[in-house]
Amino acid sequence: MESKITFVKGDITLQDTDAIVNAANSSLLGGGGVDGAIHRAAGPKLDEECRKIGGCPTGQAVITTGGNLKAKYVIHTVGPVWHGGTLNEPDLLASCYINSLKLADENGIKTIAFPSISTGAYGYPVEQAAHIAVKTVSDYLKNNIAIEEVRFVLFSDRDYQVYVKAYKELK
Ligand code: AR6
Repeated sequence: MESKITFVKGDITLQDTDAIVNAANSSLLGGGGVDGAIHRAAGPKLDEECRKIGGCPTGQAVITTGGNLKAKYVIHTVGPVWHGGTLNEPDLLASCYINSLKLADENGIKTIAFPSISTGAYGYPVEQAAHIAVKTVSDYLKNNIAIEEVRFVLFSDRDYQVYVKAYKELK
């Protein structure tokens, strides 16, 4: 198993990775949760770039600069809203991670931080989301030598524990 995946408890806006990932909504115009925190910390340049892009479908990802953040880039991805698991939520969530990592690759990004996509306002059960997140990233990195670190940044102790456990269960 590769050693490229790391876990920290903390605030994603403070990470020093080349890119941080935003759990956005399809308007890209900002919102609450991690999206609100990233837009506030990055400043108005982020709003402007997102407005120009115009939107993003669920499961897809787009890239902007990082504005005032330490990270040079923000990758915005739109997770699925949880409807009970029968509306393709697992595949859409996996697509968020895959498409974000593809964009990272295309932009020469070596280190990237992810939040727990969809498990806040969008209601995805965190144990299920964590399993998909770590499995999808781990599988992607098996065929990738360019990305040096994928860091999961979890906002609560509980989420941190759930993600670390999901990763251990992969091995
Ligand atoms: N750093 C890291 N994680 C955070 C931070 C932070 N600063 N702030 C919150 N989290 P959510 P979603 C965690 O609701 O479920 C927005 O309004 C949070 O505790 O931010 O994908 C968007 O505009 C949770 O574990 O994202 C969309 O409308 C995780 O980030 C909608 O919410 C995700 O929670 C997206 O919902």
